[in-house]
Amino acid sequence: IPLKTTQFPVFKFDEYMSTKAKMVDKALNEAVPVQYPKKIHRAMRYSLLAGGKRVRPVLCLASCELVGGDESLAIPAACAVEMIHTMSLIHDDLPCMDNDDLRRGKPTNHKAFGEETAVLAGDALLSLAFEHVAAKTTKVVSPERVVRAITELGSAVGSLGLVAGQMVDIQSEGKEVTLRELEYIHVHKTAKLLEASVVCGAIIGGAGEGEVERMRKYARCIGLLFQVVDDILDVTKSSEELGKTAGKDLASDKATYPKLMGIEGAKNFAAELVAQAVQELAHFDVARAAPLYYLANYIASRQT
Ligand code: GRG
Repeated sequence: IPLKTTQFPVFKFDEYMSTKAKMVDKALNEAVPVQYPKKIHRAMRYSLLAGGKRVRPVLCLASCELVGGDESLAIPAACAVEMIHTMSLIHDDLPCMDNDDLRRGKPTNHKAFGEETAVLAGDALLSLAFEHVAAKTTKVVSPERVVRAITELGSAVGSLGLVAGQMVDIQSEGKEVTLRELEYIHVHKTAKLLEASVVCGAIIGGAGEGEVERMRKYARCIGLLFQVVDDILDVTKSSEELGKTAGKDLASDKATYPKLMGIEGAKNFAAELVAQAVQELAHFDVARAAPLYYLANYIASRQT
């Protein structure tokens, strides 16, 4: 996907990602110590510290810095979005949902700890996410901003957020899905939490209303982009594996962007979404916006 890089300063993105991811990993490790009852805390840590890409927490930190906040202010919120993301993966993998055996290259939580513990580990991570933002965000951030961030997280997760996306996804199984329905599923299952990550970072960093709404627009584009790229990767990866031109998702029942608009159509849509996201960043200081520009680029061009 071609991107105009001329406006933005040269930026060591890989170094940036790995530094921030390590910072987040350290904070997550401290947020969930092993204590009695050990099994539940071990199960929570097993999935939380299993080495995801940490895209959501890094977006949260970058967004906080973009609006002039010190990234340390947003560490608890960054941990919270990763806790919520991880719990959604644990529950998504359960036998009553997708029934998956592997996640992040390891046996899924219920395979390692049993189904009862996996359900509880997800519940505990969800609860801890909210407690963590409320209790650990520094007093430098006003209580009003902390409450706004918590509200944002709650609405991203609930029956109009991730849960809505999962519900509609389950209901649409085995049925013909329109592009509109597919977009609803992805906006809710994937984009809502990416949006909340960015918006919480901005709120905690001290953004004004206009800035928060700009960041929300940026996040909506990259949220949808994340899923379009996921769908393209599913097709291209399985094509490579099979040595064929059409991969499993073009052949399977599951609705995907490549299936509904063709691979070229999906790639063009992805390019449009990157361009729209970058446009929102044009209103901010170019040096501070660089991480979010490169993050959009990374989401567009990622291979995993
Ligand atoms: C109550 C929060 C909550 C959820 C319950 C199970 C469920 C409802 C929703 C499922 C949501 C889900 C699994 C969406 C898929 C999101 C997605 C694109 C995951 C992959 O994200 P990456 O690539 O993964 O960032 P890593 O492993 O790198 O973190």
